[in-house]
Parts: sequence; C-alpha cells; structure tokens
Amino acid sequence: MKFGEKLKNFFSGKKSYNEELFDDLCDLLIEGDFGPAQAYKTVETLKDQLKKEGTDDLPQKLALLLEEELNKAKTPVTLPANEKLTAILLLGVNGVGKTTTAAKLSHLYNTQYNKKTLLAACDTFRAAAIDQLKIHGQKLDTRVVAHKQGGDPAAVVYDALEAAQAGGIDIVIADTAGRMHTKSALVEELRKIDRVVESKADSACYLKYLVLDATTGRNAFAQAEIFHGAVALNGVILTKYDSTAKGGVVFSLASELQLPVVYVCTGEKYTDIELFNPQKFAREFAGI
Ligand SMILES: Nc1nc2c(ncn2[C@@H]2O[C@H](COP(=O)(O)OP(=O)(O)O)[C@@H](O)[C@H]2O)c(=O)[nH]1
Ligand SMILES: [Mg+2]
Repeated sequence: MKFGEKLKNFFSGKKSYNEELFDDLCDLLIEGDFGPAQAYKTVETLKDQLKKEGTDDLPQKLALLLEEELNKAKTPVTLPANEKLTAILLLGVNGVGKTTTAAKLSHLYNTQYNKKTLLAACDTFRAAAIDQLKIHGQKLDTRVVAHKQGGDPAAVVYDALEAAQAGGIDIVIADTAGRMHTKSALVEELRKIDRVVESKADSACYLKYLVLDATTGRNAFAQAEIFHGAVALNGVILTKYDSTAKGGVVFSLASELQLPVVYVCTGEKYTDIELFNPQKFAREFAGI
C-alpha cells in the first residue's frame, strides 16, 4: 500500500477536526518519514489555517503545504541545454540502485533525448560491479569505460571523459562505489573523483546526483547530509518508490538541505524512471 492511501483513509469520513485528530495526523506524517519538527510545524500551520478560514478541505490544504515545502529546494537541473559534454556522477551507499539508475539514465537519454551516452564503471571494488555495468552497456548498445577491479575510480572517470571528448559522446554517466571502510575514506575518494571531473567538464554541465532508496526512511536523510557535505550535490534520484516506500524524507531534503529530487524510479526496468513532479508527489503523499 502506498503511503498516500493511509492519509486518504485517515481523512475519509472525518467531518470535524479536533486536537486529537491533529495529533494523529502529526504521528502519521512522522510514520511517513517526515522529520518530527517539520511534521509538527506542518500540522500547526494547518490548524491555523483551519481556524482562520474554517476550511473543511484539509487534504487539499495539506497537499498545498507539502508542495510549498518541496519548492524550498533549488530548481532541479536535468540536462543542460547547450551542446557541451555533460558529466553525471551517481553517488550513494551500496544497494540503493546506482548501477541500475546509470543504465536507466543511459536508456532515457539515448531514446528520449537522442543523446549518445557513455557509462563509466567507477565502482572498482568488486569485479561483479564492473560486469553488471558492462552487461547493461551490451543491452543498451552503450559503451562502457572500465578498468580492472581495485583500480582508481578517479582514473576511470578521467579516461571516460577523455574517450567521450574524442568520440562524439554527449553524456558521461559515472557509476560510483558507495562502500568504504570509513566515512572519511569514502569522502576522500569522492572528492578525488570530483576534482577530476571539475578539471575536465564545464561546471554547468557537471551534475552530481545522490541516489537514495525510498524504503530506507529517515536514514536517507543522514546519507544526504554526508554526501552533500563531501561534494555539493545538484539533486537526488529517489529509487524503489514502487513498493511500500513512504517518501516523506523528500520534504526534509527540500526544506533542510534545499536538495531537489530530479528523478523518481519505480521498478527495475529501464523505463521505470521519470522526472520528479513536486505537485504530483505532494498530492499523492496527501492521499489525493
Ligand atoms: N523495485 C526496485 N528495485 C530497484 C530499483 N532500482 C534498483 N533496484 C534494485 O535494487 C538492487 C540494487 O541495485 P544496484 O543498482 O545494484 O545498486 P547499487 O549498489 O547502488 O549500484 C537491484 O536488485 C536492483 O534491481 C527501483 O527503482 N525499484
Ligand atoms: Mg552498483
């Protein structure tokens, strides 16, 4: 069941609003992965609106407030309009769906935007990770630049960008590793990759997206803080928003870190990716 269904059920048949109902609503928002302070504030604002306007359309009001929260994020950047080489770095912890998303983006840009993409296998930790990307490359008829297992990811991205500049590629999509012995080692490695891309790509054409698994709840927010602190992110790609994922963490990303969600993924197929629509997301969350 999608989380929106819960709010829908909660609102349905309710005619009068009292303190208890607002408390329950606050609890529900927190259950939906909202930050507690943000949930409290949202409910207080709703209460005020109700007092002033005497409205009975609470779901609609909630959806509007939620949309406002999402609009606190920066405007998301997808593909730059110019013809320069674009570099997309996919970051995130293990298992969130980076490699799958790299393939989805490649497919999306190849088929919908008529762009030529190249995949860079910067997760050099496991041989299987490199193979996984190569298999996608074969299926998508997309070139993959890879080094041996254990190689330097910054060198892989360097080679990928060189190859792209030489070979008429429009977009390099780099898949990275999200696992390190320590947080500082991870941050160091990311910064190194970041410096290489910065030195080779126009800053307007360099996009750093954090991939977050929607089923991990508030943990996703903690991940965003770490990665955003390491390399200033341009946005988030929310994966696994297809099952019982609640998604409320997206509101905290927007209001606390100003991080916009750029794409949402809802399955394992190449086509299970779409642009994030704040209004649609807010309305769905509110159960409308
Ligand atoms: N249901 C669902 N599964 C996904 C989605 N994205 C990735 N996965 C699955 O999540 C698992 C980990 O994905 P992977 O791309 O290998 O993650 P990585 O470790 O971040 O590279 C795989 O089984 C994927 O098929 C999604 O949007 N929805
Ligand atoms: Mg991977």
